[in-house]
Amino acid sequence: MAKENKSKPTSKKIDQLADSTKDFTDKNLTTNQGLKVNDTNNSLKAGERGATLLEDFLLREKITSFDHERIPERIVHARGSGAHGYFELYESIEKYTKAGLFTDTQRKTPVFVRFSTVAGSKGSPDLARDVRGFAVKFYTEEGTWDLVGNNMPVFFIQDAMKFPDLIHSVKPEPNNEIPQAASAHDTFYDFVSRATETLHNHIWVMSDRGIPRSFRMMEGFGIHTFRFINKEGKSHFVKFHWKPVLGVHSVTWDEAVKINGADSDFHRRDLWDAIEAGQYPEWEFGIQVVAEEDEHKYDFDLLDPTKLIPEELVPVEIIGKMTLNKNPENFFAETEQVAFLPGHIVPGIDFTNDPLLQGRLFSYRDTQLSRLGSPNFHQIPINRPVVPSHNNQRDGHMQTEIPKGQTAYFPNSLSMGCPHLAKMAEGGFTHHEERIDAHKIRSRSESFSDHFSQPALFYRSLAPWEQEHVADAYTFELGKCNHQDIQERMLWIINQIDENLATKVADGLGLKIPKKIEQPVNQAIGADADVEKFQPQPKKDYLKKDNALSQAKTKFDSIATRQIAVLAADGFEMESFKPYKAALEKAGAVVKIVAPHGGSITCDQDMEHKVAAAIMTTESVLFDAILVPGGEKSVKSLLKKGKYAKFISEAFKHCKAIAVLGAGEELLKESYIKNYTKDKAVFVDAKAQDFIDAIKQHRNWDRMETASSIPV
Ligand code: HDD
Repeated sequence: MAKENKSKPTSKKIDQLADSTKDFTDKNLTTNQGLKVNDTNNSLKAGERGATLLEDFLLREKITSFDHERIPERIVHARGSGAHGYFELYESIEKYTKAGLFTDTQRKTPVFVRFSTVAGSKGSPDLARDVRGFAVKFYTEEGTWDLVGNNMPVFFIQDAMKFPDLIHSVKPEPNNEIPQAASAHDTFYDFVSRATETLHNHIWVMSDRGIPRSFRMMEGFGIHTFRFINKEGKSHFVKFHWKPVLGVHSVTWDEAVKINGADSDFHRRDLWDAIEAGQYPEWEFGIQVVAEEDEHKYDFDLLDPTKLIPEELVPVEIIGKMTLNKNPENFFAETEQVAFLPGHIVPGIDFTNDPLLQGRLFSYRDTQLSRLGSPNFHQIPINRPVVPSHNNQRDGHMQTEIPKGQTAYFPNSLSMGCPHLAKMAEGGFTHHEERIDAHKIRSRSESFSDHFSQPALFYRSLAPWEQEHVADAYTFELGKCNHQDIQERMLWIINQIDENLATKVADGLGLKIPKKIEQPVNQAIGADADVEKFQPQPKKDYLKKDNALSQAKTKFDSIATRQIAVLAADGFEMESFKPYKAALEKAGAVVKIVAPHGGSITCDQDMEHKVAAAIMTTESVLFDAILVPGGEKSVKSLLKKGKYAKFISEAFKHCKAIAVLGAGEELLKESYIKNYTKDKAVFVDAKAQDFIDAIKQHRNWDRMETASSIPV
């Protein structure tokens, strides 16, 4: 993670946005017309106790504006957080693409990124088990390119036609609007168990990827196979990847549930705080490239968005890096009004016939019309390209530009043919030429009907602790379903992925795995289709494992931005604490004192230390590791309140690193942790470096079984 000095970040986009920002310092309050106002507290009345007068234009302007403050929230991905940054290219890949941002290493392309959850409303908690949106707007010199991806490399469905069905099934049920931001309910599993193409994305959601530790610690994927087009017009297939510099890390389900109560803005706050602290989030950008002639070489169809290309088969080439270095000035103006469209592309990049991508090319423009209210949404500052746009599209709600001239059509001679067409040599966009000779048909390719091989590959590739989490997640989710037939259908399906997994889930549900299913499971077919032909094929094991799928194989080399809770009170021992704190901070961690009260506490050397949070206002789940300094007076105060021992017990339950110094061990003894001397991530008077190394590991998963017996 880049730590940069906090001089004001600039870019062509940020400078452009500056022209639209308003500063209120030392300014008079005025009406929208610039009229100075000297009372905004009282309406105009007929006498002090009389009725309000219609004449009160100040009241009307203020209230009307307020009444219309809200716009429709996004139908999906309603809850999100955004940030500005830039993309840098390591080396030119002109052999694949002519896109300027991928050929010019001198460029710093401005970006705006929005991370989101999918199912919940705008005010839903951050730690819902869900896919995360990972949408990047590149403001390039050739126009804006939007890479609208997710934190998982595959999608639930294969054809855009099914998107409304998928979303209606996962959203709160229509009769009672329950549950919010949760997939654990009957309608979702009714759908999933009838449309088995969903299984691959679904098992990713059931894994730890569904509950990330931070937006900054998750991968991003463009999902679809796109095309790269080079200067010679040659096409290659390409998949896009974002790899977080801090590695891919998640929380446990028990933490997720508790974080949602303790700080429902956990991810949003984390992103904001890291950027404010100058600890800028970074992702490396990678590509998987497949030659045109290899299109049919694999056991899956490159056009099927429920399939990934295993990195064991096609390694990811890292070609650049994205850094987020500026928070928005205004959430609504930027994060809410930003409009991402997969149809925003630049020369050098093109679409494929992936039927999901094809449908998306329609949906996103359409949705902005109801969300932002006008085809002029590209004029909203955050959506404006950094290069000028000129065309004959005119008028409409909230036109904010003043197009000059007599003509608004093409061809024209009155305006000397302007705006004139670009020639290819001038960078004009041309579609990749593809020969099409086909029957018009409403159907699905048979090459899309392998629904089990890749979920099975994913499960096989996970470490035992990750597999355990998947089993627990399925058990939880299906346990929330009220219909046994849905649960049984899911068990039959999970059994097609992995028998061991299905057995664990069945045990948790108190059910048996059915041997046979009465009705076909894949109903993602038309009424006239041959039902047998479209049933999912039995799984194939074309690859034993793909290491890239497991979080156990991610990076464990940094504790930058990790939050360390220091449980302390007046009189804590400074001598042993000082080098610990220094070492943690040097390694980039954020050390926060949690004390019996807010304000400050005094150590045994009579120095004042700022308290980050009073114990009443915070919870163990909001931290990555715990440190208890020594000092009998301090520890005695902590022992008076049960919450400190709970704090530690909970951190242990969530497999986090804990270090105690001197008398701090008394707090460990008071907790539910037994045999802590044998645990490789619990330290008593150890070296700070040992503690740091354990935090780098993110969690001590070896502890999982003991941890599950902790009664908090
Ligand atoms: Fe979508 C928003 C990602 C399939 C229709 N989608 C949206 C956002 C992300 C994705 C990250 C939020 C953008 C933002 O932050 O503003 N969607 C995906 C991915 C998909 C996908 C990775 C498959 C690979 N989406 C998809 C389909 C359809 C939509 C098949 C419809 C046919 N998506 C929408 C939408 C949204 C949207 C309704 C809601 C708000 C918006 O577009 O701007 O049009």
